[in-house]
Amino acid sequence: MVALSKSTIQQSSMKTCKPVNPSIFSQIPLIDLSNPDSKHLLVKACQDFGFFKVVNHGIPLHFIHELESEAAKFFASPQSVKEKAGPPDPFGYGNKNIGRNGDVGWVEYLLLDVKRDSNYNKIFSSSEEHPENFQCIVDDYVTAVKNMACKILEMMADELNLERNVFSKLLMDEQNDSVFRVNYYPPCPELQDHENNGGNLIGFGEHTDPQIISVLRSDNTSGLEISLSAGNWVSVPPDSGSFFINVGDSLQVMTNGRFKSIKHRVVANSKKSRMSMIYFGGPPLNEKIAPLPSLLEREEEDSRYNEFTWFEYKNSAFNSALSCNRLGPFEKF
Ligand code: GA4
Repeated sequence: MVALSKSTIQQSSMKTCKPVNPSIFSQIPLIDLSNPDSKHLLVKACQDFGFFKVVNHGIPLHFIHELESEAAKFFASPQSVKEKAGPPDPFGYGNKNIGRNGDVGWVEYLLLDVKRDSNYNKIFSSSEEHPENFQCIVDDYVTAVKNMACKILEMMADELNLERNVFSKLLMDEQNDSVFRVNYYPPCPELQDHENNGGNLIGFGEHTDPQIISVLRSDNTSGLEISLSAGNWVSVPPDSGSFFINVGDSLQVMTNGRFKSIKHRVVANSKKSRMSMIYFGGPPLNEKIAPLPSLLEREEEDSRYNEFTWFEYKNSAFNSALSCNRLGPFEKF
């Protein structure tokens, strides 16, 4: 990304946010995946926040580091090289523009389709990089993270006394519609003056994730914030050795609102870059998403959402602005 003149922040319609120093979220639920007793804490975390941190995850560190270093090489390459892998439609390299509805952020990214048999040769067709190698590295990482996501979903189902694979089968389905993104937030030196003037620059604006579950791993730069209640943003201390999980809108619906799909955002940093990689576990396009009948019957609850297919929801999500309340139109009361 090219160095900014002082006025660039204002000129490029980047959004800012307050407060400058949000409080640190020190009580992030911590789930030890090697401990089977953590099922209870896991469900509690999904109900209280829809967000938690996972340790003892068993993902080989070399998968993480290889991907991180390949991605760092890509983002460090000349702008002209990166742009050959974009613009995203919806997959590929993106710079500042997020989605198709005018959202902008201080971020560069690679958005990749990680369905079975997908390949990135098209995205990288005009670049000198070796897509096959990058493809293998992404595949290894995504496979490992997806297995972990399924293990987590099975622990949740178990604790809720549901069929063990009721959630995980959606990610394991050959037709699953999962995506993977690497976000690179360049440092923004001009921000220092701006911060002093009462605001932080938005790297990735507030939103909820539409899918079932998201698995995030970032380097040790801070920036991720979650919203505990309307307007109450807290900063999540980074931890490159752990994963952060958040419940997506579709899982909120399947659990009839028990689990929360939390709003989150990323603020830019004036001195340090930040890189994160996120796996979004999505169901097959034709999958019907609705509160699980077994849960409703057992608890004698009314369904809080109208049923939709993932195709319908995804379509409406991708045609909405980032901060939009996407579940609103599907809520019954
Ligand atoms: C948020 C979660 C994922 O990053 C994503 C995003 C997608 C995109 O970047 O194209 C969206 C956003 C995300 C939700 C609303 C729409 C679509 C940008 C946007 C404005 C890949 C996804 O699945 O939904």
